[in-house]
Amino acid sequence: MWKRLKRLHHLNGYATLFLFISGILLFIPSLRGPLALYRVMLKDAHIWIGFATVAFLLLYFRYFAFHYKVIKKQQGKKRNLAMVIGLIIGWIISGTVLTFQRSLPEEIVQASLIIHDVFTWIGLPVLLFHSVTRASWFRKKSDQLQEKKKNLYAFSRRGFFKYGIVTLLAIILGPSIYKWLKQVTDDGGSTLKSVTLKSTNELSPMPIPATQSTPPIGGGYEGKFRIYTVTETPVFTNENWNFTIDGLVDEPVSLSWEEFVKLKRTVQVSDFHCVTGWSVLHVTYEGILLKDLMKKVKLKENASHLKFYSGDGVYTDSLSLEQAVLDDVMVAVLMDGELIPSDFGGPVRLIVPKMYAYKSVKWLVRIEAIDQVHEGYWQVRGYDTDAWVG
Ligand SMILES: Nc1nc2c(c(=O)[nH]1)N[C@H]1C(S)=C(S)[C@@H](COP(=O)(O)O)O[C@H]1N2
Ligand SMILES: [Mo]
Repeated sequence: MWKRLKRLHHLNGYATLFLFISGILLFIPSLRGPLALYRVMLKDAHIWIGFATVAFLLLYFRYFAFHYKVIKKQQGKKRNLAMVIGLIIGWIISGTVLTFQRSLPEEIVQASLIIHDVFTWIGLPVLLFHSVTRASWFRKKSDQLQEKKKNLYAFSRRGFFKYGIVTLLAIILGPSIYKWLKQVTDDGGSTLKSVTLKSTNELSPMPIPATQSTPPIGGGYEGKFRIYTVTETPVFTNENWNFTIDGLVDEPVSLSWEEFVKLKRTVQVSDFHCVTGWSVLHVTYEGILLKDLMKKVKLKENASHLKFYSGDGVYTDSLSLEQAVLDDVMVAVLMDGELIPSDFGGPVRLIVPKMYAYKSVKWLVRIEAIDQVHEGYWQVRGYDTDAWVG
């Protein structure tokens, strides 16, 4: 029985390795573009294998019981076992919540995403340490060390080998992993005032913020934007930026930045939800309501949808006319009273608060009236066409 359980345990180890790798690939923002075609597949595989390991764990539950008997008197090992079980339970519960996030309360989804991420950063070294120190080559080597000197120092020699390797790895890899993690997750802080991210766009004149934006009536956004882009971040100047409304309209419109900043703006406070589970709450946006902007043109009879183009030349999405005239769909220029930083889609981005943020096209430069739905960048790669939050 022991042998069979052991084999199951190894198999589960490989499943866990897959979960780590796929999870980290899904997490890294800079891989969104390169892996876009496989993203939904990878995510589905992550979910299914995740649930499979749960079934698996139940199958060899006895392993834990057996293991527990063996280590009953060793406090340290018992603590380790408790930690591993805690990690597994945390991953299972938070992963389940994230899988069914649409029908669950936002706070629970938020908490689950944090748990899922944090547990991964704790669990990764713990389980790596476990698999390395249990690997047969490692045990052979450390047993040899043990045998060489059967005296008082034997344990410390062996321990030295074990912890020495780990410490060495931590010293070599630690700082670069930390730096990389910071880079990957940083949005420069949660208030724009302290943001290191500035707009790299060079556009003038500066739009003058409305009084409701300074200070922002929402009180400053709460949460953390993850910077998502499937392309390089485009940079704009007065020369290469202009805003076009065309397609099924009587007369296309093209606005320079000087003309664009003169358009009447309104201020609204809205939440921002990404389909991967993170949200940013009560952001104060100032911009032109889409329904107001569309008054600049007269739509032809057969126009039924609006297609949005990003200045990155790649990203697009669309809304039906009914969705486009919703009260909070905005072509935003300022966020919490400041120009939207380039990384967050400035100078001008679309905001569709009632839908997942993949509808909120960054670096918006063109709106085309069309006569059928256009499946956007993520929809053609497997995302739901129905993007309503909840
Ligand atoms: N042009 C462009 N717009 C985009 C995206 C993108 O990759 N390119 N990503 C979308 C997704 S999935 C999200 S969650 C938000 C992220 O906005 P942020 O980078 O400002 O946090 O932008 C949306 N708009
Ligand atoms: Mo997203």
